[in-house]
Amino acid sequence: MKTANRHGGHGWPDIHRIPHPPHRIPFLGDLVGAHPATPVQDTMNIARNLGPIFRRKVFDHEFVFVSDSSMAAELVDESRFRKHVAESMTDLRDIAGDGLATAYHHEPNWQRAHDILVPAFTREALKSYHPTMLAATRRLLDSWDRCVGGAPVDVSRDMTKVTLETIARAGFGYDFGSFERADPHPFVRAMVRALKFSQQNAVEVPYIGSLLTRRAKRRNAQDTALMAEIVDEVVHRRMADGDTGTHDMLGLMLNTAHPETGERLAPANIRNQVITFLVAGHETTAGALSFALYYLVKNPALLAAAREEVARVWGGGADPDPSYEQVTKLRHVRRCLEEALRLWPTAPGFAREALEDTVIGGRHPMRRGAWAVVFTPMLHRDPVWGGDVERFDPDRFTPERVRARPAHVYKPFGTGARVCLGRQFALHEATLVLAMLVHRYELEDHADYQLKVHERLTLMPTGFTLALAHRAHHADGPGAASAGAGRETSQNGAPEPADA
Ligand code: MNH
Repeated sequence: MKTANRHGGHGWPDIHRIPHPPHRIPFLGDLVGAHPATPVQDTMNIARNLGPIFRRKVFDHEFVFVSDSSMAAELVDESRFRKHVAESMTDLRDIAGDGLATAYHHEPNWQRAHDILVPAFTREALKSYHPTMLAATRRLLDSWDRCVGGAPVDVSRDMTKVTLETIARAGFGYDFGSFERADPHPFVRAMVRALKFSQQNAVEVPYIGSLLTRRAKRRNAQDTALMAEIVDEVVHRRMADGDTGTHDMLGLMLNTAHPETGERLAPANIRNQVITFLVAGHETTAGALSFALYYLVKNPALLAAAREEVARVWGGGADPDPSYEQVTKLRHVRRCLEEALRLWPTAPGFAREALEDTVIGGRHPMRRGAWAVVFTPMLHRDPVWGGDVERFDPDRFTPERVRARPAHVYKPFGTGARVCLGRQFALHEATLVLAMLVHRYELEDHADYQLKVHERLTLMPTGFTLALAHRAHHADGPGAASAGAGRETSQNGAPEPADA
């Protein structure tokens, strides 16, 4: 049962003050008239009509959304609010259990796993993942090279492959072989189906219950069992190898104890963390990359600026071999990703619950435990961003302009103690991949693609295909000395960091 978190009128004594869309129908709530495949985009339209705070009812679940900067400032205040594991997330718990993202804040396993895994996301750790990220990117390039002059590539599909291979290898030394298979790996198929199931299962009709059939439930049980089986096999193989290294996320979880308490993660919790990283760590990044490519293809001047930056920092040769530091120097490329995540935060919000009875916006009382969704797609279009919020403008992320606005108006990675642990990982990976792609290929928008956003757990362009050609490279950048040479030679003149 999912009644525990239902607040209806309970947690919000004056909920009648919060506007909701017209045409409320008992039971069906606002689902009637809405397009069920695009709840996020529908909610964006409702926000445009109803303003900074509104509620939506889906069957008997009532969600309060906040989308303006001043109330968001209140909700991200850690002294008044904390993460709420929302209903749509509690179903994710069937998949990811008490893994980091779906753990309740009060669960001891959250703090324990957080403290043990923080070392997996330091700058030093990121540097150590860099060669793995580069290797995964090269598999994408090999795959795209074969499409040059041939059939267009499906951008979102291939970004999903490269991010999945990256997190699986950096996290656990696992290879899904995404680029080599015709069909997705069985784990991926099970995961995608299980995520879809959990989303459908979140909707429960009063008196009828879940709309899902027994057969769907049985298949879901098989899917989650298969995922667990595959993860357990990876873990067992690592243990059987007698590998006590702490060079990746799995190594840290298996071989380190909590710095203060000396506690270790239990096997079932490690399994949940592995699944959490696989789920949280690839579709979101793949979406960010796909949206960024979309906006670059539609804005040739920004694309040219990205290419110019890559050639300047990495050299103009055909086959760059960037170091960790050389990726961090691509400021414009990174800003393109940040701006893509402003317009389309691929995990489109996060929920916050009141620590004590309080009032937000000066007039909306909340009882302790009542919660609201910070709806980032519209927070990121708040008037503080200027009058042209729909325009893709990476320069919004220059240091001066970032400093000139409050930090809480940009929250694609959540906030506070429960902020995304993988944000630097994701940005480094995506900057590397995006730079390699724009440097290597002419990206032809052969079908004059019109953005269509697909909503699963995350947001992703759908039907976005590009025709590829090789770009002509010439040796005129700082890397000119060895441009065109093999990968063995450093093309940048800068020594590789010893720990890369
Ligand atoms: Mn990630 C939490 C967005 C990439 C691992 N992530 C979150 C949250 C958002 C988010 C939003 C907070 C959710 C909430 O408050 O309910 N994450 C992203 C985006 C990208 C992303 C937009 C890519 C772009 N995340 C990654 C990657 C990893 C990862 C890559 C792993 C390598 N994320 C996490 C984990 C958490 C999280 C772990 C949960 C942290 C916690 O609660 O302790």
